Amino acid sequence: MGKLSEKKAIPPEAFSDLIVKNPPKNSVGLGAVKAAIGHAAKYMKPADALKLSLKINQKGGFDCPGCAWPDPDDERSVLGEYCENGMKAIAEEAQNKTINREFFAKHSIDELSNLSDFEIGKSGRLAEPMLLAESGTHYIPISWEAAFKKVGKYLNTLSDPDEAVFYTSGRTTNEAAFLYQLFVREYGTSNLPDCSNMCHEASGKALTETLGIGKGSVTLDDLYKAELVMVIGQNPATNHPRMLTALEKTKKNGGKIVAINPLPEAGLIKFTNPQNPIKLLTGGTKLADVFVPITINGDVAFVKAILLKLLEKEKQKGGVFDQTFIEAHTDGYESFINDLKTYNFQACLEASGVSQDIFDDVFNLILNNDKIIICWAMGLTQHQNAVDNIRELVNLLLLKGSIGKEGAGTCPVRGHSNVQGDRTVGIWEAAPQTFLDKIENKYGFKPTAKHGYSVIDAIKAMYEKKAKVFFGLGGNFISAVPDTAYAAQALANCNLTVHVSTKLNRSHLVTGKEALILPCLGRTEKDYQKTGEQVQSVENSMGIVSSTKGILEPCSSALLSEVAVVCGIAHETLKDRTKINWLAYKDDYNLVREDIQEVVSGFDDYNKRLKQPSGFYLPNGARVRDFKTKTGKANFSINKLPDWKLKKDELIMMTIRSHDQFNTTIYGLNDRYRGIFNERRVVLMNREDMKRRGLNEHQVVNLKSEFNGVIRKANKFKVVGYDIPKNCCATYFPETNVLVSLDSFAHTAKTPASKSVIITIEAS
Ligand SMILES: Nc1nc2c(c(=O)[nH]1)N[C@H]1C(S)=C(S)[C@@H](COP(=O)(O)OP(=O)(O)OC[C@H]3O[C@@H](n4cnc5c(=O)[nH]c(N)nc54)[C@H](O)[C@@H]3O)O[C@H]1N2
Ligand SMILES: Nc1nc2c(c(=O)[nH]1)N[C@H]1C(S)=C(S)[C@@H](COP(=O)(O)OP(=O)(O)OC[C@H]3O[C@@H](n4cnc5c(=O)[nH]c(N)nc54)[C@H](O)[C@@H]3O)O[C@H]1N2
Ligand code: SF4
Ligand SMILES: [Mo]
Repeated sequence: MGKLSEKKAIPPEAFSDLIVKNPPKNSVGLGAVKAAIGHAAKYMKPADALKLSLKINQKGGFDCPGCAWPDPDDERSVLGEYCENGMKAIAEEAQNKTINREFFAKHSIDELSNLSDFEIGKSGRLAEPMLLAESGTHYIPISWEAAFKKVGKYLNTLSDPDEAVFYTSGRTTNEAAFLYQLFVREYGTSNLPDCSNMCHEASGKALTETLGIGKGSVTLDDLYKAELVMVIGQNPATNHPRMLTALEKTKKNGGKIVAINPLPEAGLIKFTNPQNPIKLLTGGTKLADVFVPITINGDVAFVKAILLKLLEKEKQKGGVFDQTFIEAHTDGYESFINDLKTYNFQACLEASGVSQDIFDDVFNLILNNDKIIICWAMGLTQHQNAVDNIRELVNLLLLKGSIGKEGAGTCPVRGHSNVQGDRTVGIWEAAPQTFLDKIENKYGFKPTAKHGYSVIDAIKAMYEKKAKVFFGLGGNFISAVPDTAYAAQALANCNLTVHVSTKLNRSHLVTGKEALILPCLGRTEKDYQKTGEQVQSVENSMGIVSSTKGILEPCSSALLSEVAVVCGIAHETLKDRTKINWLAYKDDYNLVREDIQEVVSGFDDYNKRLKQPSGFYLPNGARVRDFKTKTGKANFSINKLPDWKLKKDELIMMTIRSHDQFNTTIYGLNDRYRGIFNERRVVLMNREDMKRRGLNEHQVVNLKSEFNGVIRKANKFKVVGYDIPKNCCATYFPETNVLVSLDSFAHTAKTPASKSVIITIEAS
């Protein structure tokens, strides 16, 4: 069983036809316009494509199902507020193909698992509920009613509610997410792992501890007004393309930009705004004033080097630190400075892999500017010392008084379009007691105070058969999580695996004894219920809640909304023991929002304010220097340098996204901004590292990781020489998730350390 599920979980080791070109010098521009149109034309009906492109991210339209970058508060471009990858995201959802019982009758699970992730995704939208019965080889149709009953039956036969795991991916709207966690808590567990656990959990941990709120503090307007924006461990041209439009404004207003990244990512260097036709022809804006080619996981060392030099200057002439701010608003300054003094500048700079010249350029920008914003993403959060990475940056902002004022602060750039909102409304395996008390007050049951499983704990629990039912509201668990082979066994150990999904993915093929696929409406589709067409809501990266309403007819009449699925399952599972009228919510989502308003702070007048064209901002203490921490102040923290060391022949590997994927959804096989075409099974290596190992361009190699004595292998990757610091390499996820150990994660946050996997490479 184990080996079989492992085989199904790991993408096939086949090659396409690799072509490598010089990476382009800038991003977006005409190439992006062409790619967006090409993608829409290939996968959508033309009329749908046009309708969608006019309504995406417009006031009163639907929220882009891509990333969590915010829309401008004021003017929105008539040319359409979206980017190439936003268009790919909607083309994926609104594709003109559906799959139903005939498809599943024709293709067995085994057959489907032999397809690449790209091929699986291109099969079409899921169009009706399906069941994989025990020992079945093919999914067969099942009615919604029978499916809900089945889930209820399995959940009710568990000996403890903690034997069920309820995962969420970050596309789920506030309404569905709130009801889902409410159901899970009334059922009796807090096993609510979510994609956040693999994503910005470390940001949440670090920011809550230091600044009292697990979210960023800045608005788009702050970004425009910043004197210095540092973009660290993030590839916005691919993953948050419209962030580049904001950065262009920063530049126009005289702000400077520093990019810190092992790779010279195209968009960080130069960018052409596709909505500015003159620039399309003339070449674009140079974005980064300084590019820092840091070694993977060299960030704490680099920031420490900066802190040490700032301290030196402060001692020499004063006026470098914002002493008034530090005095009034912070705690822990002295012990932080005492610890800092124990470090050596040269050793830190060396550990970061950055040259003195580049260091000086960055240092001078920090020294001479006081309105600083730091943006970051997975390059900082997916390391063992991820929490330290972020806390050290907070130290820098605190010294400069660069928080809670115009043009300054923290900007963790979120991934999924509503991952931030899901957490706000209660998708949290470790929700604070204040939230649980509010649930108890409102609904009259006592939610368990015991913390539930995060993603890593959930996998271990299923592997050890302590958890027996897996339920996924969105996402693609098996492909997103680390240690694919172990995770596959974990899922295979379950009695039942259930996925509420829009698209077929590998998680539907690596199943428990029985499995259900419950197909749901996507963002782009109209949601008809008893009281009429429903509106839902989402929260973006900057804490703005806004409405989203689909505009296309559903791709199949058999689809239910996520809200309806959750209500149906809650009703069937909890039956008479519930204190909640579950079925009422699905008829009228206003009722859900009325409840959210009572349970979650910041949502006063939710239904009314959601009608405001740009939505509304949630309260944010850090933004106004009201730090809701244990000390009541912003806290300095003490962070060590990471302690890993590479042995001879070892490399540190980051697993990253190509330009043609949304996490585990593979849009295509190109990574245009990195000059890589037609192939995903590549390993980007420093050319000297290649030479030292006698490896040639495009040579086929096998990758091996060793963690705590366990060896993991991923075979058949082609070597590509690249501008990446020595001893570092890069591969795409999910193909290399198999190499990431479940035991290598961010301390205190448990984010898998998928950006610092120590590997060796051998010729195949
Ligand atoms: N089109 C598209 N958009 C997306 C996604 C997608 O897959 N496709 N995914 C969404 C999601 S869920 C998320 S979380 C975000 C992810 O957005 P990103 O975090 O931008 O995504 P990654 O590809 O993981 O890129 C990490 C970046 O960090 C750099 N990096 C890696 N290690 C280090 C390090 O140690 N130090 C520094 N300084 N840099 C490092 C890498 O070179 C890379 O540029 O994007 C969201 N948006
Ligand atoms: N090695 C490595 N692993 C990583 C990462 C990495 O950088 N490196 N990044 C991590 C990060 S940041 C994240 S966020 C996770 C992502 O993990 P997940 O969120 O679990 O994965 P996705 O690929 O975003 O999920 C895609 C699936 O969601 C379903 N879907 C899409 N839209 C909807 C919808 O509207 N409703 C419902 N119900 N389903 C929908 C589709 O069926 C699709 O197949 O992966 C993590 N894994
Ligand atoms: S930046 Fe993100 S949210 Fe905005 S259109 Fe592009 S993918 Fe969608
Ligand atoms: Mo993410």
